[in-house]
Amino acid sequence: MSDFKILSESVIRGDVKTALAETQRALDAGTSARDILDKGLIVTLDEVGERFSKGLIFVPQMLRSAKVMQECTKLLKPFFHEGEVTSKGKVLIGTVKGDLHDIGKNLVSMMMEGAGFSIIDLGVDVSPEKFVQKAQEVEPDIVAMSALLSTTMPSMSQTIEALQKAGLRGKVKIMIGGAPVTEEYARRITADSYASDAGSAVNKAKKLIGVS
Ligand code: B12
Repeated sequence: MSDFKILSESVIRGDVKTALAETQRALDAGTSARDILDKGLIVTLDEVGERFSKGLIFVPQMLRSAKVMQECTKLLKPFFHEGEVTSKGKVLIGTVKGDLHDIGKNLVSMMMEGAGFSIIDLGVDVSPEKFVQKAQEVEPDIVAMSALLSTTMPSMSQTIEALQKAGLRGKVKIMIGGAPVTEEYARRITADSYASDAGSAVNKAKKLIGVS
């Protein structure tokens, strides 16, 4: 963990320059992109969240840390490509209505894309209607939803209902995730799959549509 001390501190401070230099330094030193992401960046955002909960920092600082994280992720992206592959399947992904958190969703998209899925990313604050409209248009294999706020989780179940009403439920698999989401919640709202992180999201997506 101490390997990532400077990286972690620079993400907390919102210091993009140092964070990028540290990310590059770690890559040059042979640290895996996965370790930099998991042990350097994601744990630091958890720490940022803790500090926010305790009232030690506020939204602007949280936002700055998020921006640094996103910049560092760009450096890591090429390392998550499994090679030239034809599309394994189509994934329509978005962060649900009322929710603006997109780092986790972007990581899931990045890893899935790297594993050969084609991704249609609807961005953040995506209403059930928008999910349905786009699903009708692009006919995805998987509809993937992200939520980071406990208050926006119900939008996942509203989206599933909307897909059902539009006659699409039997045609797509539904996958959900995000920090407050659980396996139990996924079962309750009849989602087909849940994953706690971007790596397992890829494996579960492959399993869902029967590709390797
Ligand atoms: C960065 C951040 C922000 C940034 C977001 C910037 C951005 N572009 O995303 C900003 C500053 C905008 C923000 C705003 C707010 N935030 Co905020 N935020 C965070 C923070 C610190 C980090 C989130 C994050 O990116 N984590 C890193 C990523 C990689 O993790 P992740 O998203 O969980 O994703 C992983 C898995 O969950 C999974 N996954 C994610 N999505 C999906 C989808 C699928 C399909 C699958 C399979 C898997 C999957 O894979 C990912 C990668 O491994 C968290 C704290 C935390 N520990 O989560 C608080 C946190 C989520 N925020 C919180 C709050 C309260 C807010 C605000 C309401 C604050 C306010 N008073 O305004 C607003 C809400 C704005 C809105 N309407 O959305 C609370 C939520 C509490 C709750 N449970 O409801 C948290 C937990 C902080 C806290 N401890 O209080 N926030």
